[in-house]
Amino acid sequence: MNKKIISFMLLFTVVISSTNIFSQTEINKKLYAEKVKSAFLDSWNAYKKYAWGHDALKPLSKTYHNWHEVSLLMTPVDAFDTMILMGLTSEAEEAKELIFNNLSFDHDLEVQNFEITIRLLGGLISAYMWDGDERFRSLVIDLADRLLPVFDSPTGMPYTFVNLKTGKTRGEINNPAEIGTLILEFGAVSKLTGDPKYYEKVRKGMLELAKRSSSKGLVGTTINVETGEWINTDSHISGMIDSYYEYLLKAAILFDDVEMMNAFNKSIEGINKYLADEVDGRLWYSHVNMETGERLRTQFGALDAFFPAVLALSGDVERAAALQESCIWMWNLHGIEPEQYDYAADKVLSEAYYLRPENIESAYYLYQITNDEKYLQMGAVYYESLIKYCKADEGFAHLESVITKKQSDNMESFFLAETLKYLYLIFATEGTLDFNSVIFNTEAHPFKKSMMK
Ligand code: DMJ
Repeated sequence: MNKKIISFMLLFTVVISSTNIFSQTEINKKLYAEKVKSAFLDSWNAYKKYAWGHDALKPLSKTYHNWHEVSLLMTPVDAFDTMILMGLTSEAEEAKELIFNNLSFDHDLEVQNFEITIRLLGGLISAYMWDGDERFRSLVIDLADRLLPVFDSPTGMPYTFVNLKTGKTRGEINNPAEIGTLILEFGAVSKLTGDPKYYEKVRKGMLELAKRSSSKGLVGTTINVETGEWINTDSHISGMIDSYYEYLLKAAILFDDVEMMNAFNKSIEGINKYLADEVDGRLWYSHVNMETGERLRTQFGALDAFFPAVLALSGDVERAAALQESCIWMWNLHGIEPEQYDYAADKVLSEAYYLRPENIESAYYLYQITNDEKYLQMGAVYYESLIKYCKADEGFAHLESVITKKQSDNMESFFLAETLKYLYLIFATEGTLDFNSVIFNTEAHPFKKSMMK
């Protein structure tokens, strides 16, 4: 169908409200799925044109950015399984060729273990699961072995950085997200190799962290992995803690790990008791002191918006749905969500939008679990916002401010790995992926449960 006809039909298919009162008009899922796929292709083509072989595209200056002195192909690895799910066969083939010809971890580079694990190790594991090429498996094992020295701390909780060649570690002040968001990937490596050491090392570090949660079941923001002492005791579900809770639950499900489930249950009770807050009938999750439960800040943001997905996956659909109403409300305040928002003062604290996926991810989980059409309507709202504010000449750009809508010169690899994948999956539910047969890592890489037995 030609592009003009598609846009014309879309216009009559949905009327997007700028508030959270959704139109009752039916969403044409097929058309929206095609639109999202086009947005992905546009971004991938911009990467190809201006950043080929590098880590990421800089969409405004039309050049590239590398995280280290050598490119680790963050965008192609992160984006690969989205191509598979979207049926973009020739793009997947060209990405594969680039990866196998150019990706090597044998470099004297200091990397951040968490980012490399969730984006690269996770991306390669899922690439192997969905594509089956043994060369992906070899890359997975090589990378996992190079990252493994991070766990050699006195407590077993990982250091922040590791040198890929020498194994030298650095960064004894770490945070729960970076300590606790590794078990799906390293657990998968254990399954793929038959060697339990990967899972056991990560699990030990994670349980050492859980052991140090307060009597209220809460963890703080930073901890010393050598002494086990908390450095910053602020507790929240935002960046630096967020995906620790997500991985307790997902590890419990994927690996049938009872201790992970117990740790999750202890935490979720504390989170719902001390962090949950209600203002003007809306549910939010605040920042508190982990020991006393005393409220420190009425702050919520784009990263916190992953939490409805976790609540829904844990079976608490009621709370998940209530929180998702707040998330879409926060999104609609300025037509696109801010990084940080003070919900009690109704004030934007951090104006940027980094093309983040979490709000969209939660709508996807809730749509899968409840089948409620309102999450499709949310999907349409997200899509229209991205096109209206983040579309660059070629590719998509972050926003420096959701108030002025001024763009900034970045397109993170998670835009292709997560944001567009979850958005696509909201609309392309039939025949693409069975939600119940996978567990997504925190970078939206779907790990097949059948391969984790
Ligand atoms: C991603 O790298 C992951 O989703 C991570 O868990 C949090 N931050 C970004 C996306 O916002």
